[in-house]
Amino acid sequence: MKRRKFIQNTVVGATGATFALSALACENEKDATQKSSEEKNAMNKKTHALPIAICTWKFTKANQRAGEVLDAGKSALDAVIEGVSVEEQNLKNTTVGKGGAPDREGNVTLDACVMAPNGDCGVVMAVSNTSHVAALSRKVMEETPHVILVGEGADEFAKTIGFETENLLTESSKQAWEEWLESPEYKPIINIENHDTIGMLALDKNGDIAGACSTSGLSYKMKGRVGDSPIIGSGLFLDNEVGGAVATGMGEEVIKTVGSFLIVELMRNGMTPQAACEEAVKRIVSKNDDYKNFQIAYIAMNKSGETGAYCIHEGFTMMKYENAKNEEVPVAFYHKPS
Ligand code: SD4
Repeated sequence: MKRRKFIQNTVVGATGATFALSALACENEKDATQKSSEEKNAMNKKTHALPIAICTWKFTKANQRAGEVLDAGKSALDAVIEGVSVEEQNLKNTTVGKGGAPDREGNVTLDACVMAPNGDCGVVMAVSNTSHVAALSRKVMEETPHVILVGEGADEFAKTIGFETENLLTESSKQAWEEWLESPEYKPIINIENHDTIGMLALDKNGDIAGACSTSGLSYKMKGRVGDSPIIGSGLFLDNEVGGAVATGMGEEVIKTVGSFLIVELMRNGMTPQAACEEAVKRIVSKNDDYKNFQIAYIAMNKSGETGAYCIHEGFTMMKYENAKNEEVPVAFYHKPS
């Protein structure tokens, strides 16, 4: 059983870097204002053949599934739910669905959210008896008058509407947790062997955008801890007039800057998805001297099908399905160790 690798870097004084970054952020904002109409025009002129699906990390099969669902003419919402479900069922993925790492007390709890083109959204947090939490979020959105269900209430709702009751702790996750208990340390994780939380955005043939995010959260988290992934605006946000964004990585930092909402609003004001993802990462690193010790990654897509992605540390990639081709896209990163 492979254990997760914790990559530790020394934190150096970041005052100078912070100052330089603030200046850069101001430049970016100035540029964004100056270029906004120019960029907006360019953005509108660029045409990408629809449909398109993108997702975090190298979740090849999940993104392929979403692409095929889109090619079959189904909606962006159907595509993200079906795509994400591939990883929710993948027992080898220790950060999503069944097989996800438990909290420090050995309980697996899952978080997810979905957003539809009309702005509706559904969220479940701390679910412990069912793996298909993105589909469950959709049910919260479509079949209840609410947006969020948590814990026992979410599990009971799942049971009532016929979701299979499952034990989410697999034998190998249990073993890994028991090994961790031998010398329990709670440290940020940078890149976890290239598999992580799944966040997905799809633009269907009608040009409508939907998104989903699904995770077991940070491994060996405190009981009751919830990260950014199920929080609308943080782990996922979209506006069908503009585009969408999703996040992965250290959820606490994404929440503090409302990262996905920020990216969508920056795109609304004329930034490209790439520039918006870079700005959202810079907001975090410019405010947090400890950024060398955690990973944050964003992916985004606008309504023209232009995509972007950016992260703090090397090692994050994005999958993109377009023109019936599913490809891994290398992602630029902020921190270049000297
Ligand atoms: C969280 N953002 O719970 C999620 C976990 C994640 O890489 O993406 N891990 O904070």
